[in-house]
Amino acid sequence: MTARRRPRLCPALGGALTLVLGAWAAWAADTPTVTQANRKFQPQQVEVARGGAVRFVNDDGQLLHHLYSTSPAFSFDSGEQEPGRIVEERFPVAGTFTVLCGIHPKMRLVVTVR
Ligand SMILES: [Cu+2]
Repeated sequence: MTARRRPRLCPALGGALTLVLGAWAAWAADTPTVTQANRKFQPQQVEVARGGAVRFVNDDGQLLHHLYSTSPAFSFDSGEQEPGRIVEERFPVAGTFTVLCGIHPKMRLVVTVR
């Protein structure tokens, strides 16, 4: 009878994995989630570090949304956002940006990038 060898994780690999998971956890914690429901952003104001992302969750029944922002410093356009679809948008420039919906003109979110 031979003793079974237990698989062991190489310590360096384990360390690297811990670093990657730590970085991911820090990134996830710093990515605010904004829900789109009842034709509103909730919350209607978020803050993020420069280079960080905001996660947009379309939780509005069967409604389409369409995120965009236009400013001289930074602009983006998500295209149509189907119900249930999650969009993540990164903000590479510091400043204050208004995010709007191309379908519902009253929807408005202010993103402050530190
Ligand atoms: Cu909308």
